[in-house]
Amino acid sequence: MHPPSRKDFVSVTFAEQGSGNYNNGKQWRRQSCWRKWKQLSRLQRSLILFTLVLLLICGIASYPTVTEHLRGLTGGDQEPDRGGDADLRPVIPHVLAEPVKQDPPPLPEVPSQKRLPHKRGPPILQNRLQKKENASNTLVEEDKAPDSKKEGEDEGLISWRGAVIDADQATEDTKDEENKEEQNTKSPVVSEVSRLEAVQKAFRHAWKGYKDFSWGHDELRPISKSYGEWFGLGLTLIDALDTMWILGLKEEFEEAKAWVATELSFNKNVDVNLFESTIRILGGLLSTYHLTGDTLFLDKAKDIGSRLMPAFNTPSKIPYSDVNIGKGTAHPPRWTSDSTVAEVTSIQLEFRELSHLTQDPQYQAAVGEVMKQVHKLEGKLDGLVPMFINTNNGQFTHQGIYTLGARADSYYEYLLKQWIQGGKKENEFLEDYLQAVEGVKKNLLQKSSPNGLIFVGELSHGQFSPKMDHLVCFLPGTLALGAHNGLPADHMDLAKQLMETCYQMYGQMETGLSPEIVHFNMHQGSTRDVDVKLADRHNLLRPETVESLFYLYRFTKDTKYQDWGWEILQSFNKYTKVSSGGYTSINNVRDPEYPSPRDKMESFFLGETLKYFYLLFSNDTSLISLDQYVFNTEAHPLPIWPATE
Ligand code: DMJ
Repeated sequence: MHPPSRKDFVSVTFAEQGSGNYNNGKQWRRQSCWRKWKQLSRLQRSLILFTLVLLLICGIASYPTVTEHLRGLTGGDQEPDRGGDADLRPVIPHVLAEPVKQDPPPLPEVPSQKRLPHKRGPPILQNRLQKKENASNTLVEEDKAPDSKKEGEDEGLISWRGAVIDADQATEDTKDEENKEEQNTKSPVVSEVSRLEAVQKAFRHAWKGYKDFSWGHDELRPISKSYGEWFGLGLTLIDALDTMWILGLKEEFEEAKAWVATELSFNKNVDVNLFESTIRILGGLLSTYHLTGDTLFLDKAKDIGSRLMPAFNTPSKIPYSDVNIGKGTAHPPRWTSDSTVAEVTSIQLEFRELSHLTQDPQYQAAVGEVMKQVHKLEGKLDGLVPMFINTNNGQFTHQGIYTLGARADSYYEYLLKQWIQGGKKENEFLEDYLQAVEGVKKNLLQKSSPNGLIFVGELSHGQFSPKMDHLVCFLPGTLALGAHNGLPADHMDLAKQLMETCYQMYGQMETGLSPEIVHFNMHQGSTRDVDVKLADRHNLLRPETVESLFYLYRFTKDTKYQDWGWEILQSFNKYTKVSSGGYTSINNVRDPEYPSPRDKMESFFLGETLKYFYLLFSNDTSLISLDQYVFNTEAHPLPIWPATE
């Protein structure tokens, strides 16, 4: 007799099972199960076990809290802001020491027909959020060091675990101020003075981090308490000069000025980006000169301005993107001979002002030539420009894509602002600007569902995409500035609608902070207006929404814009403030428990974001009057030229 094959064995087993020899007793059932299990072949057992494990894994993975958390942990799939930045690696979390509050901040007034339900995300997200808050509170209670708990509770300070401020280290963080801030958070009506003080305090905190860990370097890396170098020119310090002046931070201004006087040298063998160094360094030095009258800053502005001029030595006179300010050579990026349209058309305010101050026409002539060529170019769609322009032939390239976001944004801003700077006489700028606004209305404006938010999407070869960069949020402010200068009143109507949308890009996120990019829902039956892709969930401390809130408040005096800004400032304080000093960009605005710091404070946080907060909260319209100054795209105010010139 041959031994039973596996098949035989199985069939015997099942025959027994179905034999009707059935007993209801529990013990018998257990024994019977066990016997059946033992009777299975090794392969069958393995298969069953494997299936069970698989089911268990699927069950865990589909449990929302867990997946959300995993996403937070992996959140390193962000879009780089600048190519090749080493510090774009996801940062291992420094857990927030302050428990996430149960109550969201009070909802500001929204025009009645557009008032949105006060929720951050659909109910499912709110439930998850609730769970996470509970979890986070428990975690903080159990997990955090006793002193960090005290810090969070007593001082209301947000700190990344492991980077807690010692009481004697903190700058100006007196008990009084902390109490005041706590009251402010709770009270719906907050005085102008306390809001201005809150911005000063935020600036001092950011400055402390910069001073302690990155003095004289480009950017603070607040989590690792170190610095990042881009051009090696003290970028944050220069970008922040006029902010300190405007905020009345004399001591900080003086120490920065001393560094400019003694340490800053542009005679360096270093490649800089023409656009970035123009708007941040040249713009920053020129505005500081105007505000202070100190010729130190004008001399430095002349020095960097003249060192940037080799960028214009191209076959087409459309400048290269990069200049070596030590060698006096310029070149395009390694992989192309194209420049970005926004970059070559958003350096004009600064170079024109440099000519104005020095009586040397070469600067204005160089940037004027770029505008003249772009004005005449074919390839625009109703005044909208493509994103790239070739430095050899001066033609647009990669045609067919139109956006008000990255690579095109400040082209539109500088059309209007050059017209204003020059005393509203240069009609080509005005024509191009007006045409572009009509182009936006015709091609890029759409309404979201369910709440009908008006947004600016993108067009790619005739195909509309409901994608909007946070960068586009400069537009409400620019439209309002145009209307203030006599352009059609419907520009102001559109500005108000877009302002609401930009505010919702913050309000609808769990942290109250906007992501870098959103996608609006347009189909009927959507449950929420805004979707955010995993790769777009980062926040770099950008200024555009606060900038627009400032313009809208200045021109309308509607205090809801100040209230919206106040909410945003508190969210920055809650999720991006690093207790040892500085603020950090974060990876995930959708996870309040785990925003995942990126370990970088961009110079524009001090140069722009905090400056616009201060100007927004100030009721003094003569503080950088918009009838006397025009802000460059890095928030550096430059004078409007007298009409008689
Ligand atoms: C700044 O450098 C400027 O505002 C620029 O126009 C856009 N990008 C950053 C801020 O987001």
